Amino acid sequence: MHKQHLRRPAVLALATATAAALTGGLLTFATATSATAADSTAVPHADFNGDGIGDVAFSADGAYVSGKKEAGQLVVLYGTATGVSSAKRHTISQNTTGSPGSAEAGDHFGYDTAYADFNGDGYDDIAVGAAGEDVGSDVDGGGLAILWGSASGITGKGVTIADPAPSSHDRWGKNLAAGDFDGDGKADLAVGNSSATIHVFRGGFNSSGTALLGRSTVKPPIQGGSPANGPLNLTAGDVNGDSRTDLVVDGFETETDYGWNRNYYIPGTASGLSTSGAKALKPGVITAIGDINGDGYGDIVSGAQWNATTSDGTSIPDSAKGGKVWVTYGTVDGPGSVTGVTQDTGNVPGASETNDWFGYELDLGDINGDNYLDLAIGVAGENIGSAANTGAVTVLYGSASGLNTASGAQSFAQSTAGVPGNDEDDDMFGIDLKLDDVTGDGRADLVAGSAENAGNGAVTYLPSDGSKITTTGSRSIAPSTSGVSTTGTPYFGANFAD
Ligand SMILES: [Ca+2]
Ligand SMILES: [Ca+2]
Ligand SMILES: [Ca+2]
Ligand SMILES: [Ca+2]
Repeated sequence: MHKQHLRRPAVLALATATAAALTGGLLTFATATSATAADSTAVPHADFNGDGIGDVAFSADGAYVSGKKEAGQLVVLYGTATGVSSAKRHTISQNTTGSPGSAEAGDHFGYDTAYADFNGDGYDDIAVGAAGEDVGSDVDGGGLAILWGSASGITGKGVTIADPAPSSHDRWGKNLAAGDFDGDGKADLAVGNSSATIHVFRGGFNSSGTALLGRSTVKPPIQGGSPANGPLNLTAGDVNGDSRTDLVVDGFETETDYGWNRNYYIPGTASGLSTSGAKALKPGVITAIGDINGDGYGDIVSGAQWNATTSDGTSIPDSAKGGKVWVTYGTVDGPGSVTGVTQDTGNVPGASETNDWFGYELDLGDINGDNYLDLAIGVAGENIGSAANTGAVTVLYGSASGLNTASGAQSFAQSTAGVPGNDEDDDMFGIDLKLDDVTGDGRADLVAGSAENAGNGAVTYLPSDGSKITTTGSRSIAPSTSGVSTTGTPYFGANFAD
């Protein structure tokens, strides 16, 4: 999933222009076959090369390719017993052999990404949006491709998924979420664009890019204002435990600075996503879904990273100074009880301060193997010492009673002993996060993106030691060692595939 965020303070205008869409949700299809705690252990992760070890894909959608500004690239890091590094990877652009399209300025290939096994061959594939792609005379019409997994991983070979309604919208492919929305065991793909209508391809794709079981649309009740820019983010997960993936749509009612954010839950049904069961949720522009309390129902976590009041003093509902994370626990009927977490809750590290952006990014995974999913929270605007917006990552652990804010929490910054790098202005450490097992030991490891060095970006790997995230074995992965140019602002690691 790709995340788009509220408009940022001027100092981060660059970072926000494109770093936009990061994603949060975990796919839970193929997991919750029944409402038992055991199912929560099977949180899927991407495995593009089918070796049984989780892989991580992310974009550098602002990267120069062959001199073309912001053409964009996709980076795939393959998991090994010692985690991920730039040594075992593919870096793909539209100029890569076999990849549909060609790299052009402003394409933003990798603007959003989502993975699933779309052709059922056992290798995860990845859907890649190029929201700025011009299609004929249609400026920013948007492009979408599926790149196929294989025993060699993601090599670039893929197919275009044509926009079925190019005259109805622009920015085709700007939001992506994969899941099994009708519960037939086959991967479906939800695709956003500049309108409020989401297109859902069913049953995966053939080698010609045709959806095997057709396509339908769903229109959540968002975008009351003007201009409409489509959803902010789409996140897939099974909230009501019926083995059909549900969708959470993060969107704006009005597209203004601090426009009121509205989120909606749209349940999967035997006939796919259905707005007849849609429910409004607490706000947040980044969402992750997974089972925190081990009851078999996916829980919805959304980051409302903005402050409690606007710059002119207007109070923003359901917000807190420095940001707030809303946790909505799943039930058989969908979204249930709700709790809010800030840096002032329990023993959560840090303290709520203006523009901390607590909840800028989120991901769920089982770090300690207790079958309760744990939550990593990006605090991308955290100031540390004299470093403004240098960023930090908070880790909170799941339990039978939900997200535990009283004990066990961890916090990491680049100044934390053992973490590579240093705290610098605007690093925005935690600009995107993944909690996936990339070592094959059954424990989720932390992979954190930053906007390091004025938007070049970097990815920091911090493994699980079996019971917690540790700095032992950590490493930093740079664009310069990963085939990504540091000309301009590539935003390497600002948007992970979910
Ligand atoms: Ca793998
Ligand atoms: Ca496949
Ligand atoms: Ca469901
Ligand atoms: Ca749950």
